[in-house]
Amino acid sequence: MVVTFADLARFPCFLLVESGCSVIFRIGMHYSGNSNAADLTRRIKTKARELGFIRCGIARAGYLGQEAPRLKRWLDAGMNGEMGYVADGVDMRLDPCKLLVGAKSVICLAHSYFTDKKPSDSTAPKISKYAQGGDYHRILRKKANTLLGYLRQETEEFQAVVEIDSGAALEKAWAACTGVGWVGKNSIILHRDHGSFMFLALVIVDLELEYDSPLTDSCAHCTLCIDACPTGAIVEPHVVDARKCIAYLTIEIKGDLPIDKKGKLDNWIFGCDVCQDVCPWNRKALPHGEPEFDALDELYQMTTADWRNLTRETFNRLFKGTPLARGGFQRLKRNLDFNLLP
Ligand code: B12
Ligand code: SF4
Ligand code: SF4
Repeated sequence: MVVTFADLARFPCFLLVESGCSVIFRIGMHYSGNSNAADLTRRIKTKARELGFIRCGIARAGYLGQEAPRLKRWLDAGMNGEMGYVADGVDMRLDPCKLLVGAKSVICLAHSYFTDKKPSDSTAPKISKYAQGGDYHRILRKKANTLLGYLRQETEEFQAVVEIDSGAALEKAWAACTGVGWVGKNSIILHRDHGSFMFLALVIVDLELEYDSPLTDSCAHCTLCIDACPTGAIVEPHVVDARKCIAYLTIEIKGDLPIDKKGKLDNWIFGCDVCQDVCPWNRKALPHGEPEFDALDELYQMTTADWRNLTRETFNRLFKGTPLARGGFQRLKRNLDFNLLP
């Protein structure tokens, strides 16, 4: 990377360096590695584990220099489709110091949502694993806040911002920087022991902590996810064109679904798991163990005929408090009709 005089002028008293994971960070008065930072880091990780997070990694907060051109290229190509919010506040997405003035560390937490429960009728319309149980925004925020409450008892006063999905942060980029996982060719974060069925949450703090290193990419020559994607949405390794992705089509689009996608949604009615189901690293995934992510057993008993006759009452019973409640009954009905009607 090139450091310009303009960059140096922005950070006059700091030396700018680029780490392996492309974070441009400021080396100033505080180095991590002091015993206080080490002790606090250890306690954060222990508490995160107690709260059910399967991974917790920490990186120094800073500008995501390597991600900037990638994000720009993705947005310039219009791959965000109708998701205008991803294009808003690009500066904030690339720099947590814009989300929290004085941010020093980004703590990345990962929580499994894997379940081995499957619908009894394998030909029935499908809902992605992530959406079958309680809404992760609420559940992870509660856990992240508990972690923060614990930290407030353990150390001096500090500022923090929690980011879960809908905020302006590139969560996968931070998961990679913090060694929580590597970016698979399907663009999803995965780990050799845990696979990829994990949600991410970020806690940005102005505390000095000890930092983790990125993991080695273990996708090697595998292309199973790219080959299996029903709509060819993984347009090159690590890059998903959202406009082609079934998750985008079934969750994000507000109006009618594009007619050229008719017959191509592979029976998915909310989200899609294909590029994760085929990933060899997910053979090791263990069930999440979080009761709030459990779905009602009735969901796995639904037949195609039950889905065809879905009423608002059944929808409310099955999906209260889940991510589907956000989209509402009409959107699910639209997706069902798109898959089931000729
Ligand atoms: C917008 C969005 C979507 C969009 C776009 C997906 C996408 N790949 O970007 C849609 C609606 C399609 C979507 C779908 C899904 N999503 Co989503 N989504 C997001 C959201 C809100 C923003 C992501 C974003 O900024 N995308 C913009 C693009 C440019 O970013 P990116 O993919 O990170 O792109 C980077 C890579 O392409 C990389 N890159 C490019 N070239 C190269 C080359 C190399 C060598 C490397 C290493 C990297 C690299 O650089 C880019 C810039 O950082 C995040 C939450 C968040 N705030 O981060 C959740 C998030 C990514 N989604 C998540 C999930 C669970 C899903 C689904 C699995 C849900 C489902 N089952 O239906 C699918 C997966 C589809 C897929 N294969 O990606 C999780 C992923 C967790 C994880 N383990 O990684 C997140 C993190 C939410 C969360 N908090 O848990 N999602
Ligand atoms: S979620 Fe489905 S449609 Fe989207 S990239 Fe993965 S396999 Fe393709
Ligand atoms: S299916 Fe293969 S290429 Fe895709 S994420 Fe998994 S290991 Fe990587």
